[in-house]
Order: sequence, then C-alpha cells, then structure tokens
Amino acid sequence: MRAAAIAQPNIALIKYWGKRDVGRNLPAVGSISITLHELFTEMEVQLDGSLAGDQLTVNGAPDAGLLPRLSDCLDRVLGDDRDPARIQSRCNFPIAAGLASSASAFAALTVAAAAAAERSLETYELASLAGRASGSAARSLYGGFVELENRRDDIAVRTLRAATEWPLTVVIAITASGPKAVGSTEAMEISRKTSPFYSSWIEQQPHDLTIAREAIQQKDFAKLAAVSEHNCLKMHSIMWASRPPVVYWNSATMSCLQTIRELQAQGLGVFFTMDAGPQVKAVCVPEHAAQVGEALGGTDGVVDLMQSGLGEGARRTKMP
Ligand code: 2P0
Repeated sequence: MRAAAIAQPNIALIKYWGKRDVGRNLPAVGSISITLHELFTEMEVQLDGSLAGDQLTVNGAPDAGLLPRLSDCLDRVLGDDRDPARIQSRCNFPIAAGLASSASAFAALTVAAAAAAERSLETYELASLAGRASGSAARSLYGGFVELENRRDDIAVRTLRAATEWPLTVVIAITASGPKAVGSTEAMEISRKTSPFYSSWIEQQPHDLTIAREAIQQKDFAKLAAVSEHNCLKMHSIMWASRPPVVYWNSATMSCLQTIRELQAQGLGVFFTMDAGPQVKAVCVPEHAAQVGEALGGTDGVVDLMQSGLGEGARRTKMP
C-alpha cells in the first residue's frame, strides 16, 4: 500500500484560462502545452489504516495548508472510504509561483495513489482524475507536445509530438520568488465574470489551437512562436481588463519581454510565454539556449534562471 511517482510541470503555449464547470473543474477551452524534463515533483503515497488522518510533508517539512486539495484528489482516485495516507512530496522548483507546481504535484499524486492501492487505471483515466484537481495537471500525464481537448462531458488529452521529435529548450527567468498574490482558480473566475474580453477569448481559442497544432505537425518554429505569444498576451489582456484587474507581471517581466524582442531582432529562435505569475518562459531552439540564458540572466530584475528540455509524462518510480 505504498508507491511513488514522478511528474514534470508543463508550460502552456495555448493557454487554459476559464472554467465551464467550476464544480467538476472542467476547462472552458482546449489548450496545448509542452512537458518539461528537468523540473519535477515526486510524490510518495502510503495508505495506512492506523493513521488518524492524511499527513503531508513537502521537501521534508509538514505542510497542512496544501493538504485539503491533496486529500480531495485522493478521495476522487480511491473513493471516500479509503485509508488515510501519508504523503511525502519532493519538488526541485518554487511552489505556487507561476511555474505550474500544481500540475506536476497532482499528476504525480494521482499516479502514486492509484499505484499504492494497486488500481490499474489507463493514462486517460488518470489524466481525467488529475484534471479534476487542477486543470493543467491532466496535461502532465503526457510527454512532449500535449493537447487537452474539451469533450462534451470530460476532457481528452494526447501527445501531439514526442519530446525527442522536436527537442526545444525552455529558459525560465525567475523575476520574483514568493508565492503569487491571487491564485489562478480565483483569477479565472474574476476573468469569466467581469472581463469584457472573455467571450472573444472563448470564441477565438479553436483558431489558435488549429494554428499551433499545424505548427507542431510541421515543426514550424516561427508559426508556433507567433501564435503562442499572441495567445499569452491575449490571456493577460483578459485579466488586465477584469474588475478588479489581475496583473501578474512586474517590471522585470516587461524587461524580459524586451530582451526577447531584441534577441528575435538578431535572428535568434526564441519566443516568450507567461502564466499566472511574473516569471518569463523563453522557448527556444537548443542551439540558441546559451545566448538566451545569458541575455535573460543579464536583464534587470532577474533573480534566477532555470533551464529545461522537454520530457515525458508522469510515471511510477521505484520506492527509495
Ligand atoms: C495553463 N494556467 O494553461 C494556464 C495558463 C495558468 C495560466 O492552468 O484552477 O492550477 O487548478 O484548474 O491548472 C494554472 O491553473 O488551475 C493554469 P485550476 P491550474 O497552464
């Protein structure tokens, strides 16, 4: 009754923003992401009937704050009548800072929980369960370039292209290391209820998805760059126009965009994307990654850099 799993976070190029069913956590739009390789969350789940309740440690320290969402996820995977669980989480990057920590956490937890209870579920079933906990987590069940489609009553997730077939590099400029001020679930609801741009976002998303799918099929970097930057800026525009406005950027976020624009003008294969936080993710062709890293590292306000290739979906690991 004990198992471990590892999952990598994913970065959306065509974003999930907005829910059509808050209770079931179903997204309002499809999305396309890339699963990273170097960043990870590892979860160990031990089901133990002698415990009084679920317990959680994150990187060795008890963490009661995150526990309720993890307990709900375990209930969905294993049923309400399950034994209490001892959950140990290890993560090698900042949590809740717009680096998709919930995606890798819930993907790893779902796989580890099913394995601990010796329940053999298909990847699509695990993705659906992980998505109920956190929409983006469904995509971390799969590797490489991943599409999440909205089906009538559920989601359907698949790999469009394996990581090895188009090995891009992501350089992440960390511009602030604290947790974000507004959680993405709350920010999505503020957008849905108050932003004048929300309805056109929903209408235009199928078109952006089609362009990105074609770009990935054709391995057309310039085409993927254009549609990804457009989709990212559109998502942030929805938030800026909401009441109250939600602004995740800081001045260093803007400086990084300027740096990337300059690199593009020099002919480098790089584009930006930003999520529910101030960090800037520069997606680039591997041969330009060193130059991109150097330029972003020298940009005002950048406090740290991370770099990653593209990786695999969530999977079970051997127990330590
Ligand atoms: C994404 N984000 O597609 C978008 C872009 C942030 C910006 O999915 O409410 O933690 O738990 O389903 O998955 C972050 O939101 O949201 C996210 P919930 P989640 O990656």
